[in-house]
Amino acid sequence: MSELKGALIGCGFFAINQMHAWNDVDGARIVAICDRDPARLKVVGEQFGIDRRYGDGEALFADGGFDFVDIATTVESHRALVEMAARHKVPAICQKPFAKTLSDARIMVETCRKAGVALMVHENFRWQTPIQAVRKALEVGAIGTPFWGRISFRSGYDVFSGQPYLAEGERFIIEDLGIHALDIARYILGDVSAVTARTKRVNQKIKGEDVATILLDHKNGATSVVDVSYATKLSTEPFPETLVEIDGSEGTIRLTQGYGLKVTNAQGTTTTNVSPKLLPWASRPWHNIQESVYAIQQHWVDQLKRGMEHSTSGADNLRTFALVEGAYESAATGQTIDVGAML
Ligand code: NAD
Ligand code: 89V
Repeated sequence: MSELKGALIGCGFFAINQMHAWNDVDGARIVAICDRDPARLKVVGEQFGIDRRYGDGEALFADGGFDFVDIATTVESHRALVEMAARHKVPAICQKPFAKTLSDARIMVETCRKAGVALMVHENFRWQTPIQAVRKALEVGAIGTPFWGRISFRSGYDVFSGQPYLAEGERFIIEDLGIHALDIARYILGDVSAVTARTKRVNQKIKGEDVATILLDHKNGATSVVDVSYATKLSTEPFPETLVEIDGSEGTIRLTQGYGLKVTNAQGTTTTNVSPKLLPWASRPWHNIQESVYAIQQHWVDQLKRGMEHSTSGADNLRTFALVEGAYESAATGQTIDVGAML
């Protein structure tokens, strides 16, 4: 198949990474961009040499001439833009968080299914090199059957400087960051039957919660803890590393700060450096996330060409999104939430 043509909607803070990654991806390129903010549209258009520029999604779709759309706006517009893509029979990638509510997310998945168009959520954390390395170690049976895990992201990094909207929502850390860690928990230990959560707001300058501790009962009997915090001041700032601990019947896996992967089993302990590549356009400490943006976008193109389901398809992401909703409900009620009943 020839090179796919893409259009990108939303030329904000994170879309710059997506645009750089599209330049690197094999088999696709961006031919049109859209943003309702003319200044953002101009900056990105000039930086990446894109002449077809639109201030409105309807006008972009009406002109057409592209094989897929990459929706990089914030969550408020996701449902309308995904539905617009489905109406125009255009396969769509949608940034996380996929939707405002699980019920919206379900409708978006169903709309794309009925329209016969592929839908992938840009849930990129599972594509990070260190997370892929953990999954690989499990797949080759290095620690036997996993029975316990911890997925941890604790930081004092000022995320609000680049993404000021994160300080303004009623919901913050579970919806924005916990969603990635919950997805990693599913990716590594499998689907979840029940969720229990506790949250806190430590930083009084923001509206939402900035600390969450979540207990997951996985369907295979494993238990995991997903803990996320933006109120944790450490001697060496780990942003944006997700640390992982897995205990299995035959050994343990530890993904430690600084991208070390330690696997211990009857043969002893091996320590491997699983650092992400610093892509030419990337910058520390974001390079881990930036490399995963390239990886997920390459996966989008490869699977689209093969006509195969994406790892983080809309349907798959409903199961991660349910954990977000379940965690908020559990924190609000103090109860354990049955995830199966939500899906
Ligand atoms: P941003 O506010 O900087 O950019 C969003 C852009 O979309 C703005 O330029 C805005 O004008 C434009 N926009 C909004 N609605 C529009 C519409 N209906 N039509 C056209 N343009 C519209 O936000 P951001 O920080 O770039 O975040 C965008 C999304 O990316 C969010 O959903 C966020 O959670 C996600 N994000 C993901 C990662 C990741 O690693 N996957 C990291 C950061 C942000
Ligand atoms: O990935 C994200 O959604 C970002 C960040 C890692 C900064 O929380 O908002």
